[in-house]
Amino acid sequence: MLYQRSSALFAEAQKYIPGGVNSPVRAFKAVGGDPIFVKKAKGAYLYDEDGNKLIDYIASWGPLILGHAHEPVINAVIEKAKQGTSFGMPTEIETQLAQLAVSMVPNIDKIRFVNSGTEACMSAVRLARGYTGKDKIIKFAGCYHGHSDSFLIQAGSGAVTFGSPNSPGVTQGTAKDTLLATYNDIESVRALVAANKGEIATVIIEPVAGNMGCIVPSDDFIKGLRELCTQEGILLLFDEVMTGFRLGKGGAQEALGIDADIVCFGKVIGGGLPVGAFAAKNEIMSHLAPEGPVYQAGTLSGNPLAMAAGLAMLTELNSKPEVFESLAKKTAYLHEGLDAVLKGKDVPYRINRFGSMISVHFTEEGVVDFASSAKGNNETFKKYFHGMLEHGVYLPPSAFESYFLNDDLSYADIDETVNALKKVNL
Ligand code: KE4
Repeated sequence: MLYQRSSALFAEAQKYIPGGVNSPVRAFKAVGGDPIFVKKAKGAYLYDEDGNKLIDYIASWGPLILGHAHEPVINAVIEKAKQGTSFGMPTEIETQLAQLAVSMVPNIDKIRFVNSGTEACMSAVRLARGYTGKDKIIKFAGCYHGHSDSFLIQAGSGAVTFGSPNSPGVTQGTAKDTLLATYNDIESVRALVAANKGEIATVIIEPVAGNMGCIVPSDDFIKGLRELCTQEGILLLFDEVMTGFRLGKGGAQEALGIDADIVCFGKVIGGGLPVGAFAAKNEIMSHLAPEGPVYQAGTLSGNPLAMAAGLAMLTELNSKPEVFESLAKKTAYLHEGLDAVLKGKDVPYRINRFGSMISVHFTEEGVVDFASSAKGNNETFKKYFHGMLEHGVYLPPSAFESYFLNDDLSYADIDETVNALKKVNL
């Protein structure tokens, strides 16, 4: 594989953009080498600036669940753009997407659109604090909820690869209100609740984690969390930016059978354009401006083009729910294939999977939280990442990420992926 043009473009980008990228995880810092610059994408394939065709397992970090440049989404955006791009005034299509999302997701009455998952989670925490009148939040080491100050405390995803659990610029004043628990460890949550009785507004969690690699909550943990929040009057906030409209129409609430009090969305809900959202029952959402006192706003919130992409995406997912089963089966098939090849290689490994989220960890022990995920051998991971890339397979450039399958991936693509691994020396 040749990457000269990507490397040249990266050198140029670094003259004008910090680190040459607009989001750190794209910079390949965790795996080394220069990032790949993509020229275009269609279906399950990326076409980079050097003419290489790559099988894509990132799907833009989740949004493109039906594949790149999905016709109905593209056509919806083109048609909408002809009528103008942004008005700063309410439009009917915002209500159409809101109505559809509310009909698909259990346990919510209203939804507010914003422009990113970060904005959704940041705003949802402010709403939780405003509704409860309490200041503190609990998050879990390794979970990532975007780059809002309150969340950059032992965050996952790109923040981990920089070894900067607390990002500079986050004040102690902010950090003191963020309490840190251990994923899959309900006792760690109980201890924090006991030590901060009556002071905790919300527990925010990735209900199926994707920012430590993919980590599935144990039944006892997630049910215990729901029970604890209910008995203590703490709002349970599901950050479903990754899992929403990916694990099923009803996301993780439906897949796990757990009702959250507030739910955040991103990625799939925007169909590849910038959309985040947060939602809850009327009792909570009625506290949000302009109906209530909790302020939140955005010039491009509910942008018509983004709404058009999201509406096309969710309309198709709602009318063809069999796609979720199709994706889960393809992910299981990938799991079986990778497992069969890795068994024959002299490296310890674990594969975690839930629905169409999956990750490979080069470690002996089970990966159930941030600490066990961080024990993965990153040198082995780098060989794995670059080896697969050399053979035309594009995986997340960090061990602290989940793969996101898209339904344009064929079983032949998955066979090609598994065959590529056979040629990689770990
Ligand atoms: P954005 O602000 O990046 O749209 O969403 C933040 C966010 C919130 N919650 C969860 C569970 C998330 O996974 C994310 C963002 N995910 C990362 C991938 N791990 C986005 C990729 C990036 O940072 O460039």
